[in-house]
Amino acid sequence: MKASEIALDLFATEESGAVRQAAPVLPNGAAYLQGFALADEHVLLEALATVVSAAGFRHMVTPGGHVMSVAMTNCGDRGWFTDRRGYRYTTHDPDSGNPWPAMPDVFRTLAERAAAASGYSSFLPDACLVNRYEPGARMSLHQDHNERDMTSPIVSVSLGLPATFQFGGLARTDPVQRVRLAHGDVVVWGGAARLAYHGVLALKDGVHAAMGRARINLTFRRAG
Ligand code: MD3
Ligand code: FE
Repeated sequence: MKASEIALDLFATEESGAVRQAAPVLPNGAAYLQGFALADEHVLLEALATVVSAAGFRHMVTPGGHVMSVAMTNCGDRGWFTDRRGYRYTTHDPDSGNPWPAMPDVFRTLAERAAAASGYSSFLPDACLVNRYEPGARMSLHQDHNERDMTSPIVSVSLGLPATFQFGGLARTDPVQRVRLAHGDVVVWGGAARLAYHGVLALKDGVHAAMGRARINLTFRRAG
């Protein structure tokens, strides 16, 4: 048996009723770290509560006038924001006028460790976008190109209900593949994967033991 077959065999075993997916196929430059955030679960959730109490989730409006189904907030020196005037990074929360809350150490450390484990040794995130999906919320296929530094990866941490993430290539019409992202999973998107089209299918209803009826995704970027 080849090592790759053994790995697939291991992933196919059932654990507490849930079938873990085989190691997903990701584009070059991307790395999937299953359960990487689980060891920090409780401190992460405490830190998240602190961030959200300083800058609450809100449904932002796209330049085209659509209210996003995903609710968002940010922490760090910069935060991603959209309204009728456009997509951009800001140092302050435009809704309150306050600086975005500081990026908690446990967030930063997790993102840096995940990047280093994936071959990106000097990732210095200055922005963390926090996305909250409730049942039915989705994110349509898009590229992330508002960051100044395209050589840094994006680190994504999934918490709560599982979601189906889809990613394609550098053109919107390229074929897409699907990956299921579950509580504690971390994905690092760098290199050629950094500008891949990606999105999230409508969240299926459910209740997660730690997060309730929601999925939270933290995306760490170097924006400035
Ligand atoms: C692949 N968020 O906030 S995170 C976003 O699950 C966003 O909330 C999704 O796409 C979410 O922009 C996906 C994973 C992710 C983030 C950025 C990427 C994957 C990416 C940039 C390039 C390629
Ligand atoms: Fe994105």
